[in-house]
Amino acid sequence: MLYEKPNTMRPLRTDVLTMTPWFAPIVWNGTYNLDILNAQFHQREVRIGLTVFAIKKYTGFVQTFIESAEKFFMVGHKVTYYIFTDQASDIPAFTLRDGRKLAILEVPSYQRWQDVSMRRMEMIGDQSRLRFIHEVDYLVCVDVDMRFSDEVGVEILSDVFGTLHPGFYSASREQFTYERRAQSTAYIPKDEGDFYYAGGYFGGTVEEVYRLTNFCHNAMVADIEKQIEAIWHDESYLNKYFLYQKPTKILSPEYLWDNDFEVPGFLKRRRFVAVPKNHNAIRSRRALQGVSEAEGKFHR
Ligand code: 48C
Repeated sequence: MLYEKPNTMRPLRTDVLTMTPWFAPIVWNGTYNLDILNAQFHQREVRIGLTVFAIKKYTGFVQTFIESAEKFFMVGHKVTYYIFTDQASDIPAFTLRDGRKLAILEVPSYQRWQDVSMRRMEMIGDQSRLRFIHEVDYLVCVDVDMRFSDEVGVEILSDVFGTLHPGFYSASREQFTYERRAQSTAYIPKDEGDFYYAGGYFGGTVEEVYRLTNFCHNAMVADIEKQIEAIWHDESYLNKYFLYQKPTKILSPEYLWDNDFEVPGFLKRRRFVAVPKNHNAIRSRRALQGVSEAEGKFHR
């Protein structure tokens, strides 16, 4: 394979941070050669699991999610979509590309949307131990009210990765909406914190995702016993995890965006974007009645 020699004296991007102080790459367009990475991962015949939860009204988002993943997510690699749902019959049938599979996991729903969101950690952890460890090498765990809108490939894979929240990539640590009550297991003091990671996009090797989800679930349970719930639910526990167990790679806001936001100059690609509820309601009004505004997509 022929490609331009890397130039020791010329960094690929100088407008954004591309490496953290603990040597974790931050993935931006123009900082990697996808052909090299694809060759590396094809050699290892890597298998990737994409987990998503479609509970109650959110089954209405699955069609757009899967159809866009077929176009843009890890094309050419072995992918298994794991759809956790309480209504298997609501999930459409899909004709998938070669090398791609879809598995439906029936799970209970919870009354509060906060609990639906938080219990994902428990369910991903359980399935990592019972099933995913035997079927895939890496997991990518995301929200379902989203669609892929540009290439998302093996450049995101690493032992354990998080994603910069699109509303806080340039905020100060005091402005991060971490849990600030010392009683909570998600507590982060004002003078600590590296980045604000989005709750709806993390992943890594199955073993590392198992560690992460286990931590978050146990932290949530400990809080419940003290009648406390972290301010932004699973996202708060995830940020606490990443504070002391640093991610080995970080995805830029290219990988998680909301088109309601103004597009900054450094954002060369928008690869995965929030699906507005009203847009989706047109497609399946029944499925989305009652998705409350309280469940705004990206708080800021
Ligand atoms: O599948 C559901 N059903 C719900 O009733 C509430 C949440 N969810 C899952 O949790 C979806 O996969 C959502 O993407 C995810 C995180 N919740 C949200 O994104 C809300 N819009 C805050």
